[in-house]
Amino acid sequence: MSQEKQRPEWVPPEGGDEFTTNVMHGVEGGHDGMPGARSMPRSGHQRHRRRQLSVDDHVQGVLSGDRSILARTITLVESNAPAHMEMAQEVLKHLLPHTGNSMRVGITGVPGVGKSTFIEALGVFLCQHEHRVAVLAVDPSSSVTRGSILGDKTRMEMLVREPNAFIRPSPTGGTLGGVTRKSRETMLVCEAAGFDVILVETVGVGQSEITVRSMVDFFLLLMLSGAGDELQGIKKGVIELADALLINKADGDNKIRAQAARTEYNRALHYLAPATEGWRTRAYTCSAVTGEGIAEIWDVITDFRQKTTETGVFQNRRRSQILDWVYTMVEEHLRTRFFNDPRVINTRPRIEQAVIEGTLPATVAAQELLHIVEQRET
Ligand SMILES: Nc1nc2c(ncn2[C@@H]2O[C@H](COP(=O)(O)OP(=O)(O)OP(=O)(O)O)[C@@H](O)[C@H]2O)c(=O)[nH]1
Ligand SMILES: [Mg+2]
Repeated sequence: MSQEKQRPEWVPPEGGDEFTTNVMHGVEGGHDGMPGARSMPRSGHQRHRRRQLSVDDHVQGVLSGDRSILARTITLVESNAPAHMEMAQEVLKHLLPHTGNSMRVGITGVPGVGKSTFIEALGVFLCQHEHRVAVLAVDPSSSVTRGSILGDKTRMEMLVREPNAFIRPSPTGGTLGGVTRKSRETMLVCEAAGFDVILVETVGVGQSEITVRSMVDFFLLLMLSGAGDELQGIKKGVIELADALLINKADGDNKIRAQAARTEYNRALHYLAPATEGWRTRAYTCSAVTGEGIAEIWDVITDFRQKTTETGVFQNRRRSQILDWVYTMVEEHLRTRFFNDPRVINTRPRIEQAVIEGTLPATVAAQELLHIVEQRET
């Protein structure tokens, strides 16, 4: 099975055949870009590694919080092989009733802002307060830069040692669609395993903030102060997705500047529509290194959950997120079918040429292309 070449579930129009190969390399090479995953070398778990797990083994293992099986179930969920995908869906179906009981927090910010350091500080804080924390990453570029995001484990040294924490780097898989599916399903698996806080780190590239916003309850934007123009480095529109702005590195000489930036942002936020109905996005400061402000930002998140649950906004968002997700997958599937259709591939050059030369109206070109696919299907 692992030798077989597979198309990923979504291939960009310009992806070409190579895309298949790239994806398969990821799958063959250990499916998740995480050599030596989090398999705990406990003797009791050793035997599970030798044999194939059944659907029931996966379900029971995850529900009982067996970390080795949890890691293997996530690996299954991340696989692109059809047999694995089928089994993964079966496992997920059984896990579904046990999901949804966590606070899902997305964390974004420019490289170097301190996301990993912050997640470690918050994660350790939460573990000390009886929470169980799963850290996931969404990084569609990680198949290229391989593990840049959470790969540097030394950065989360303390959190890695917490028995109540689980860290999973971004799945490889090339496309944002593939990475997103895997991350969403991994999140569900972690919830079923009893993690009550899910922290999702994203790099600020491409569409990844929007993707992560669409899978979390609370979206946190980490920022820096005093980098010249206050908005420098932050993509336009990202502030509008955030439920809180957190100015990190508010320590030492930087503290006063961070506080000034907070005032400045709070003034600016006044003029923006909040990301979440009935909630006011504000700016805060913290230091991921000293830990100052970590407890406070968790209070903000807790307060958010309570307020939005009371108004029903929390549940509504989750409902619309899951439906949006269904249609996103439908769209991606249709798009793949269209662009991978050999007749579409053959006809495109001729039609594109005619459009460029001005002999064929764009609308007619679109109709002709769609007609090809529709013909095949009936
Ligand atoms: N002084 C100070 N330094 C910090 C703080 N948080 C992070 N740093 C430092 O900033 C640097 C970058 O931190 P990371 O946590 O790796 O940043 P990141 O946002 O995860 O970076 P990427 O993963 O590359 O996007 C490291 O050298 C950290 O030690 C902080 O609160 N105060
Ligand atoms: Mg990082």
